[in-house]
Amino acid sequence: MTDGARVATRPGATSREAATHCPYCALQCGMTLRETDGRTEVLPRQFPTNRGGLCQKGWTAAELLDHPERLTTPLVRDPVTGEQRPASWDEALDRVAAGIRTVQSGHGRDAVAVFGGGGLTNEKAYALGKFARVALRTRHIDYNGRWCMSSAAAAGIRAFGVDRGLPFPLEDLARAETLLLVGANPAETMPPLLRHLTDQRQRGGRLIVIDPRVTATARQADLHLQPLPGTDLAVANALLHIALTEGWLDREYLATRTTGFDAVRRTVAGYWPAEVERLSGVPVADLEATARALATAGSAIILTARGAEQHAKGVDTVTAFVNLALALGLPGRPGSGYGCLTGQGNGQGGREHGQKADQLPGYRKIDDPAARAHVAGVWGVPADDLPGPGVPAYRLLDSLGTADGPRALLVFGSNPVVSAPRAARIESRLRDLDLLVVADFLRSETAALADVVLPVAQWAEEDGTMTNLEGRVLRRRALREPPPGVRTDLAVLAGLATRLDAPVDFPTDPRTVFTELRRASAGGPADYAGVTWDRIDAASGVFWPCPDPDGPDTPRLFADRFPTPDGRARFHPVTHRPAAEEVCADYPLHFTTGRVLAQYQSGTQTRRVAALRRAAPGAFVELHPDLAARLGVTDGEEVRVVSRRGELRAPARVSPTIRPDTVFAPFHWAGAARANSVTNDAVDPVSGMPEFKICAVRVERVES
Ligand SMILES: Nc1nc2c(c(=O)[nH]1)N[C@H]1C(S)=C(S)[C@@H](COP(=O)(O)OP(=O)(O)OC[C@H]3O[C@@H](n4cnc5c(=O)[nH]c(N)nc54)[C@H](O)[C@@H]3O)O[C@H]1N2
Ligand SMILES: Nc1nc2c(c(=O)[nH]1)N[C@H]1C(S)=C(S)[C@@H](COP(=O)(O)OP(=O)(O)OC[C@H]3O[C@@H](n4cnc5c(=O)[nH]c(N)nc54)[C@H](O)[C@@H]3O)O[C@H]1N2
Ligand code: SF4
Ligand SMILES: [Mo]
Repeated sequence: MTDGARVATRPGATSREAATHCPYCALQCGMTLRETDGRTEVLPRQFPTNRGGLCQKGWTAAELLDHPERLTTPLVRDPVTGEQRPASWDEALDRVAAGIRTVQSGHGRDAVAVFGGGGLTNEKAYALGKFARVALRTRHIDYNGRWCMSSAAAAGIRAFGVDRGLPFPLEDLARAETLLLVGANPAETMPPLLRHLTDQRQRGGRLIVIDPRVTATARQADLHLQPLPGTDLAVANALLHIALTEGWLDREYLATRTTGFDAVRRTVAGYWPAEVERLSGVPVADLEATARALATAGSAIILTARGAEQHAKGVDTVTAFVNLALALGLPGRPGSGYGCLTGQGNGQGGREHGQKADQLPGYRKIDDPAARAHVAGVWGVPADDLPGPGVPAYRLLDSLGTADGPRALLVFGSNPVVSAPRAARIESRLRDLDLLVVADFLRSETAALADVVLPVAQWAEEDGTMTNLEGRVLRRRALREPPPGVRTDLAVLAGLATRLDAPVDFPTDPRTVFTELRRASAGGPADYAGVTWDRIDAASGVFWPCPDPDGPDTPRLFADRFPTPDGRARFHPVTHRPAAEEVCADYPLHFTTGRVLAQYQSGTQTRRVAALRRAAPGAFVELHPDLAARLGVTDGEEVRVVSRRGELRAPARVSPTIRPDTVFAPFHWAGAARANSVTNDAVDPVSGMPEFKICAVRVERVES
């Protein structure tokens, strides 16, 4: 069943190898898994994104395969004791199906919701969307990609007509004379990507970083802009203001490849650099140097990541940088353009195949009659039976268990108890449900609340495809079978679909699912019709769109036209506004959150890996020495970060690398150190992205 080949290493030993990719982030570094006499090791593998490199998380990924805390039997909550206890698969799946029937017969189809994840393979994301629409017939499905790159996705669609995080291969970064990173810290979040940045600088390129902290990435930059969190939009408009004033715009490109610049010109005219300096703290000289470096370079790339995007104005902030890139004529030019650094392993593919509230496979809109007809045809159901759009992730989770919200939730590939904004509230919503079902291979904090936990296979035990941050579809290849007692996500969905008398088949073989996905995506914006597993195997992946099995794929978009009705990119004027919550006397500091190298996301996986736990044992609160002195806090002392929503407790990390008016904490930990106890649940009105990157807090000493 697996593609792992048996090879002999030393006499007497048999070993099995699989050429696959790391289970974690969107860089999808190439790795070879080798199992010798029952021991599995990770070897780095040359792939265009990682070029033979791996970070510490990748190196240690195999440790979870045989981890003592691995789930190998379903758990059901005992109605008498209230505790989770082991159960057979039949008992567990029967219980889920019965619970769904009860909830739906009492409260309607939409009373059951599904929450997916950007770590699921394309096949699983597709099957999950189909399961929600066809087996449950609920409109309520959304996923954690809403927390991730939804603001960049919305801005990309609005400007370019399509959302592919990077519209060019990663290797193009090295060709940019100027590279601007906005709210991205790849030195910690995608370390092997730095090989491309090193190349870029060795070729004489310049790196500019915008981040409120002097990160490991910022330290490598030729120029570091250190703005107040939440002011990137104003900074971008000021950069465009300067370029406009200096006459640096690409007139020819504006005239032939774009529409709508006049409104943007009028808007940015008001963004005087001196005023933006007062607002953001970025000196006028640095704004000017940045604008000059971008505008006068032969080639330039602007990349955003979560620092710019995870705001209640995330879509407009990304739009401001897209406007800048368009005005300079960058998108579609060699070694130039705008891109977003997608985060999760399948963050790109996960947003294309229908686990988004408003979406059908192929990045189609669920309210488009032609899209509904096409996909319903592939699924073999009447188009009228497909539900309409649901609501974005936060609204969905926040409505659970309330009078008009869903009463049952199925979670595949997310741990919202740790990762959702205002997490204490979401946790209590989850507790209010009639039925919570979690499929996971570890007992995450969310799984611990579940009525039924379904133990599923891990990445090394399954075949499938992932689409990395470049829009490159690649193959996940199984090394071995799942352990006894464990099923794949696809098998779980099939088992439930049968019990729910679903009108159509839910295949469990990922290759079969992919063939169906290709048909469902055919003709859509993210067209996979020409992508086959064999074709991926024969090359280093296949870039979408790829409509024809015998035609080319698309490593680079926008060379001649944009996929908009008139072929032109669209400007949108955007204006700065304050964060949803501003500082005040009671909460005088800005709080921002993010990541550290050795932990991944909600930490379910990486907190259980010994080497990673040693490298990053717990949360911390980063604060400037001046602020620490004012508060009387010493390095390592336990502090409390308090917002209107809750508090977190962790040791202080006193460091001059952060602005004195801002404190930072990573979000990987649960319990008292949970950063999301503090964060704000304000969301972007267009994308539904929560404001993870700024809220108002005070910091207090925790007297012993
Ligand atoms: N080690 C590790 N790597 C990961 C992950 C992980 O959990 N751990 N997760 C993966 C995923 S899903 C994602 S989405 C990516 C995220 O990758 P990144 O976006 O690189 O990571 P973050 O740490 O969330 O945010 C980046 C930076 O934004 C800065 N920032 C905060 N507020 C602002 C602001 O208002 N403006 C600007 N300009 N910057 C600001 C922070 O100081 C931080 O250094 O990482 C992926 N890789
Ligand atoms: N404060 C703050 N909060 C944030 C962020 C931030 O920057 N600041 N970043 C946000 C971002 S960008 C993201 S992406 C989210 C991520 O946060 P989450 O959505 O919680 O993502 P993970 O921690 O990766 O959770 C994945 C869970 O699914 C399990 N899992 C992994 N693979 C599979 C699979 O194939 N099948 C199944 N069934 N389960 C699987 C894992 O064991 C884990 O328990 O956090 C968001 N939350
Ligand atoms: S950079 Fe991302 S894909 Fe590469 S090894 Fe690290 S976590 Fe895995
Ligand atoms: Mo993410």
